[in-house]
Amino acid sequence: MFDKILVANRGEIALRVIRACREMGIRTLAVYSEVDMHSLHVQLADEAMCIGPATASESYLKIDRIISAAEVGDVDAIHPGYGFLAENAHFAEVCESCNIAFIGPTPAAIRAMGDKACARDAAKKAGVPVVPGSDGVIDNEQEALRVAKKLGYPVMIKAVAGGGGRGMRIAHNDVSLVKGFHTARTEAERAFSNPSVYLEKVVINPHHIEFQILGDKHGHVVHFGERECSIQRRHQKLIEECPSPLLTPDLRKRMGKAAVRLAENIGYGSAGTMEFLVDNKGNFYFLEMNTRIQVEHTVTEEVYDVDLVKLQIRMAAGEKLPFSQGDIAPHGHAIECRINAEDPANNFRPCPGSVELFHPPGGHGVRIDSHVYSGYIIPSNYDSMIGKLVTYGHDRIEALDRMSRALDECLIRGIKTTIPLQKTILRDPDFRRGRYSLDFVNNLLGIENKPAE
Ligand code: MV4
Repeated sequence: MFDKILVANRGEIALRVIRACREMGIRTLAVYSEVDMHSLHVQLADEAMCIGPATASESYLKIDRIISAAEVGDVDAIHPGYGFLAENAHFAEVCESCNIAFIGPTPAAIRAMGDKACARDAAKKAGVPVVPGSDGVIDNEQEALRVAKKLGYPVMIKAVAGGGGRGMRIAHNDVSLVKGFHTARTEAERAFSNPSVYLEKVVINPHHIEFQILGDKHGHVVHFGERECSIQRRHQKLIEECPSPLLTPDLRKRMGKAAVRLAENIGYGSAGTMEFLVDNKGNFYFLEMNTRIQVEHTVTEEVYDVDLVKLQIRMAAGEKLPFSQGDIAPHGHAIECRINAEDPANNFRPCPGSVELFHPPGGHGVRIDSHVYSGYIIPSNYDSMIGKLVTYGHDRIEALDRMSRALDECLIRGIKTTIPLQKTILRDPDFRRGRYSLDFVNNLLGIENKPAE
């Protein structure tokens, strides 16, 4: 096992990794930007090194500075968390060439799944259903028109280097397709230095459901069921739950098998997530794969009673999976609210600044993963998530009631947060019945739903 790990991240996920390491007897080295000097991850790690100014491109994204810190601190491994360098294949390669273990998949796996057309192709080869669409990338407008005619409108134009909703466009007819094809390519070139796009038929009013998988470096893969992630606004998730109210045990089994087959096919040896669209007839389609630990891994941990970060570290150290699929079963229900420093009444405007009071809820079945404390100043340089509130219950209703109670108990003064909106969602009768899809939040806010924005 590793003796010392550098945590190449900040905020709650840095704490999450430091906590796992501490319990495993692994020493930790935190890195931080100048504005994060007083952060909890700096205080709770065994050691800390400043790696540059607040701007992420000058600190948390600066590969040479992170590698220098790793060399000076003499660590065996780097945990990238999520965001920043977590899905940067070049960074994983640099770690390898410096003899530092990257706690994640191989550079080849990151690269293959980072190309969304390539991921789609891998899914097809593994016999995993994908949304009807183009075979690989579309090179010119004639080809786009031909494929769209075959699929039928509306179609989605997606950047191969996109993902998470970035670089997507919808077309309802030949005219908007030709226009969208060119603007999507121009935008993708600017955003990702890669203009390639592919086409998919639009799935109407789907659920976004993702499967947690875990592979070792010896060819074994298991899954830990799904997370329902349909409560989102502009691709920012607000609430996630495990299990999904939509899935039957049979559908869970079939989707889980598909996710595992795809991971095995690409030789995946770490924690990862397979994203699917699911319609209410029970059809499911692979969308893309995330080759990192995700924000919402916590709900899976509660329901499957596992520590995914510890397991991810053990897999990176070369251990074999300590269980097989038959040993893994869900128990109860978990919900997560992402608490963001944003004003939901003001178009979700970020609200950085001083947190005058932070009193997190507690009690049975309540988990808080947060780096905030009373007196903490939220910098404006990073994302606005200030914590995750997770509740567990024997069933969905208990988890929901516990979440409402915990949100009421949560006192945050000095900044606006998403909590009022989350309280409203929890009171919604359709949400309580578990009847909701990707359109839910827009409908609640009275925003018109374009088939896929
Ligand atoms: C889609 C879709 C409908 N049909 N593809 C958005 C994020 C990216 N992962 C893919 N996304 C979508 N792809 C087809 N063919 C609807 C979405 C989508 C969505 C997906 C996941 C989570 C939130 C979403 C919000 C709007 C649209």
